[in-house]
Amino acid sequence: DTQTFPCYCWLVGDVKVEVREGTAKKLNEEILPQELAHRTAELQQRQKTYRWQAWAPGIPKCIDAKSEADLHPDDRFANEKRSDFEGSLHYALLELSLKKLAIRFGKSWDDLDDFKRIFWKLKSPIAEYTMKHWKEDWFFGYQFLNGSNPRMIGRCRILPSNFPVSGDMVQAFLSPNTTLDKELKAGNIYLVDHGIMDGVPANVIRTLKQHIAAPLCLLYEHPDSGLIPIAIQLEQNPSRDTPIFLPSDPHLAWLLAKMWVRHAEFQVFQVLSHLLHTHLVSEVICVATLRQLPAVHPIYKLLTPHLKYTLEINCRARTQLISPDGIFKRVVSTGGDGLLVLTQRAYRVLTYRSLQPNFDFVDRGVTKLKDYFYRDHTLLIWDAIHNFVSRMVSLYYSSDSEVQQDTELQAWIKEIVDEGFVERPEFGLANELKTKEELITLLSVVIFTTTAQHAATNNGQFDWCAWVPNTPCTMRQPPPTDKDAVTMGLIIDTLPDISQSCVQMAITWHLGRVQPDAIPMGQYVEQYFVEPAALQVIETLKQELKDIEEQIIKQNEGLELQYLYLCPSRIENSITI
Ligand code: OYP
Repeated sequence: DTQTFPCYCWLVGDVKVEVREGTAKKLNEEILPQELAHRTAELQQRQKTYRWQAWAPGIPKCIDAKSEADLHPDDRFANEKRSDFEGSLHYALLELSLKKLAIRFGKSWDDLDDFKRIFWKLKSPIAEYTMKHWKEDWFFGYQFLNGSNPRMIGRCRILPSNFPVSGDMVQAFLSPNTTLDKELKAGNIYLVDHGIMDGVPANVIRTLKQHIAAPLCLLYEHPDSGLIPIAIQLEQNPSRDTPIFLPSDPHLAWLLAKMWVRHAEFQVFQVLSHLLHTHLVSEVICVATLRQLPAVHPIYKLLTPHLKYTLEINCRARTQLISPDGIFKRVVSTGGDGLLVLTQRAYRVLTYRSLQPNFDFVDRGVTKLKDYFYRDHTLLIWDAIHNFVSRMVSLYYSSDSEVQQDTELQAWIKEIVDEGFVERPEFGLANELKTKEELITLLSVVIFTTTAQHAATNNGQFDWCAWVPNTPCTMRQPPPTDKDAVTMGLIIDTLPDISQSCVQMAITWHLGRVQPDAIPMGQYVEQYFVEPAALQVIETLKQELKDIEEQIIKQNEGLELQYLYLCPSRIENSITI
């Protein structure tokens, strides 16, 4: 079932005239005066309907709406989507409050196994696998590559001066006949540095102060065991007796150190990789597109399917998730002021270049890491998107000067940069488009971000967060300073309590589950383009995605832990959740 959308729609007297089968046209291709007039009127109207708002200082701007109820009907969830969203959320929350009750009347929460008592009904195979393997070092390492936050790890050539790991400390974990120095030089040492968390204010939940640490974690690509952690420090500014935790430490001390890294991962993953890098970046494009490109413009037609439902889901996130009394405030350590501080810091260093995966992997020095499926699949999909966009843009722009002369397109990019990404001249995106190539790159970044990158971060969240000790949303005790004093009691007192754990499971299940009304990537169910040449370009994309799907399925055959988040059939065409 395809549905075509009006390209033109205007009033003649009292009669609404809609032109559905419109060929995409740039401004300079319009000849009829009434069409030109319509184009201007449409944009004037849209600029009244869609206005920018700074929800908070120092982060990208968003749509001016107090809640989703203020949005234009065209941008609201369809009924089925809305009732499914609200129904699933209530189902999950109810399910978990029952568990909570059951536990309250049972024995107290005193062992890691007790998390099993809320681990029923809402389950997934990877979540169950996580429950069985989360303590293992290889599994901890694996998640930096193929978990739901696969963009943090970077090669380490020189140890940071605030992380004084010595060769002696880690010698026992390296393969025989090598040294830390040699492995640093050989490029087999990697670092995950959560320095951005340092000093982020911690939430206070029902009068109890929560805790935040900013860990550093050194990893080694072992020729036999794969990527494994070899040293962890929980503070950025160590004093003389700040411990460096090692795999040879007392078992519970090493386990708790890893949990602190995973707690930082939860925050960086949800607030930065997920919310800032995908939801908020895409919203900027969405608002600028609605304000500056008429519906008949080819770039409007190209992008609109990738921006569907993003305004509403982001409004819901602002009113219910990250609001002063939202889910974050109620159960997450960065709730309250923390998440804004964190987002502002990350926005200050966000670059356009880092949103381009082909550069990102090179810049992080991770092109050679083994079994980095996220990287391999990302690059396949990035190429398919880039080819698709190149073909599409070439249908409508035959030269760089046509790009330069498209005044609507130039108003669009200016608004993206000067309004949406305001306050960030070093972001690295110019406020004019000089070449076709620049346009192609930008559109590829948008489509990649709204499809594959969102899927890679969003869709695994239940798998990796449902077993709460593996990715805790908050920590209720400060980080340990004495390796010998870590007990199971301290671990349980540190991890989220029953009720926080239940909410973590409910929300990650709600967001991570397959969306029943999902439109898969590249399936343009709502037909904006009508020209045969454009439709052919879409067909080619679909074919390329099908080939990628087959490659991914094949590559996963026989793997105990499969990486399927970037199967094109499982990627949504826009950010709708
Ligand atoms: C909106 O009833 C959204 O409280 C999700 O988020 C959940 C609600 C509202 C809650 C409604 C209610 C949509 C879109 C997004 C995003 C990016 C950040 C996601 C962070 C998820 C954090 C999970 C928290 C677990 C404790």
